Amino acid sequence: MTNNRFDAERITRITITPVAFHDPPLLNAVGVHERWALRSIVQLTTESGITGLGESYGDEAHLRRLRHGADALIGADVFAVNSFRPLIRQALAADSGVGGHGMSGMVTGSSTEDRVLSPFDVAALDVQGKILRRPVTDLLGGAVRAAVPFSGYLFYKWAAHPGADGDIWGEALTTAGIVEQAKTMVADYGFDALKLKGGVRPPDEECAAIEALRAEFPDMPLRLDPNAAWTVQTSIEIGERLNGVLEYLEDPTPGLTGMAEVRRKAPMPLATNMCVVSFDDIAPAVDAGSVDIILSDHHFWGGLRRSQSLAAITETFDLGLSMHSNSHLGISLAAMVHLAAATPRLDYACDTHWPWKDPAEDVVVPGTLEFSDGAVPVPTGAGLGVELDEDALGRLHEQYVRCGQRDRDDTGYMQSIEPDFRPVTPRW
Ligand code: GKR
Ligand code: MG
Repeated sequence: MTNNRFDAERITRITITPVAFHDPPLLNAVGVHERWALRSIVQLTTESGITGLGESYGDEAHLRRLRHGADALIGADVFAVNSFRPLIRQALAADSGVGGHGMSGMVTGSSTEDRVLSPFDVAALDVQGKILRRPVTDLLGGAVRAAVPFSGYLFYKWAAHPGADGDIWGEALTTAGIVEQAKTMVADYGFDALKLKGGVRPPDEECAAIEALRAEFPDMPLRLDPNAAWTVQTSIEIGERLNGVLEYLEDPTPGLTGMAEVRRKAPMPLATNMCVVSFDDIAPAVDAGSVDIILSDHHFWGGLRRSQSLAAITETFDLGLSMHSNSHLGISLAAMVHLAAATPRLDYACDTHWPWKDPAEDVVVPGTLEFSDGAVPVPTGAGLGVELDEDALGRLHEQYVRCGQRDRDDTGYMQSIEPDFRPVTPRW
């Protein structure tokens, strides 16, 4: 008779460390990136002394929720990830606080539970991989690609934060500036797809920037994402103008109904990381016919396994799948790469903010995550395949302590510089 009773590997300690790293003044529909990007680093340790890593947002309310979640997971079997969600739900029941979702107000409707679950799911998979001596991709069903392609993520930006020295990228407030930025990014990273963060300049100018990118890179798939800054009418007009130029148009207008209206008339596929951000949003979006492509993001879809469920649902409804990003460090990049490598129908190059980060600032030991021809080879070591640099973690935590920033607030920061700025959507 087979003995199918196994010993549990219990979680004995979880440490959550907030960190801050330098962020350039990148512009978006709700304001501008502050001087520091905040993240939380999760170290989850089991009774045999094996530690797994996770990374998430660093806003204060989210940190508090992560701590509630961490307390609830002590004693759980690291292989029983299905037990984590109910434990987290129970732990969050007493926390009625809102906000702190790490997206500066751009997306708030996603599941708080899934946001809290995500870094613990990733850290548990990291431990499982270390115990089994297999990469996380293998725990997700195996890699279907050896390297994961990313798109270059272009931003309108200021040359520097007020009163600070300029960064290596310089200013990009015009079409010419965006094209220069794209040339540098493609030359440095080899990207085979480009995305422009829109919702910053009037739509006509952003269209012109896309047209100039097309002229510069005749075969490059291009995307434009105004973060719902446009009316339905503007979105349709821009859609028509960029017919045959855009691979997809991302969140042109707010809400499922507005997106469905645009989708009926715009010639290109519509993608979203704003109106479909949790499992509850999928059925209404499919009913309304709001989107063609969902941008997954394991940070708000509940970790890697729940993101695989999302991938299966998109297949069922014949929706496309791409991947969204926010400012992040190496643990997140490793998790994104493992997930994308193990997702057969990932139809598009994934987003990443990686080029905007100072390469000297990370919490993982350098060397494992390198871009080659716009793609990151899947780490082959056990678990996530990345190693925590304890000294770097200490340094970035010190930066967090000293920087005084406690939440992502692109709007507040912008208003401290341009008091008349209002993050109205739709605006044009
Ligand atoms: O970093 O400013 C930014 C982006 O706008 C980010 O916060 C968005 O979440 O990249 C994202 C998007 O695709 O909407
Ligand atoms: Mg987007």
